[in-house]
Amino acid sequence: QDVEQAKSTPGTTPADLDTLLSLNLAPPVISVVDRLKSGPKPGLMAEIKRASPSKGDIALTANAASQALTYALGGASVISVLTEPKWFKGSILDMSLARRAIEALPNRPAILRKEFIFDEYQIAEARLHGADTVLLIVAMLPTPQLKALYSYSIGLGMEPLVEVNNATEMQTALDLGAKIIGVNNRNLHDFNVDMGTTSRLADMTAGRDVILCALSGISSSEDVRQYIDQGVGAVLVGESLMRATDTTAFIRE
Ligand code: IGP
Repeated sequence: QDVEQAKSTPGTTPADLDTLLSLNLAPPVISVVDRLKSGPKPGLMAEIKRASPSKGDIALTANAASQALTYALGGASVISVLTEPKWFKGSILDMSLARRAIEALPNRPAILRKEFIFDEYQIAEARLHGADTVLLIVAMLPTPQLKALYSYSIGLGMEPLVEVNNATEMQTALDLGAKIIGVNNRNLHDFNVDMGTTSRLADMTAGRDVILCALSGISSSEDVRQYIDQGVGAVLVGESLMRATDTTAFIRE
């Protein structure tokens, strides 16, 4: 609904966004694949998350700019920013602020727009506001639509993070040619977290040119260590980082 509204607002119609993109008015894009491949292993995808439907308010008044800077200086390869307003209390402004805060750093982290994406419009909007990539959730997209959104994102220089939750979805992501596949340990229907979800699907990516990412529920160095042994290339952490009193120390540990 918000997307439909935006699409019909003068200045932000799809044609307007196309014009801005074709005039190269979007901030420069960096490759998330390169960032993850050249950075520390496993890569850290640190998330800016004010609230969530399963946990309620987490860090409502967090400052997106300073949070992003803390993550970047702590060594994150990717900064994920929830832009969804209703359940996660995020905004596209949070994402642009995060980007601007880290812009000048050498080897800056890549910026990920974390959103329920179902329309090319949201991908164009993400790129124009400084995203280096976007999230695509297999469970919410019919395969033809998933393919179209995937290609559109690639066309803008952004290799998407493709999220899966079971073997069927993993196969869809592999067939798509996705290079960054995230297994969500949290079931989006009942919010249950099962850390073994990533472990069980890890074999399917073995020997392929895929960066396997573990998403959700990660709260300790022990969790991370287990995943490394299973071939996990990156971990995405939100809540624990937002709640940490000393974020830098927490990342180091
Ligand atoms: C982060 P956690 O448990 O570290 O806060 O989880 C992340 O995995 C979660 O925010 C997430 C998400 C999503 C949010 C994963 N997939 C899809 C919104 C939409």
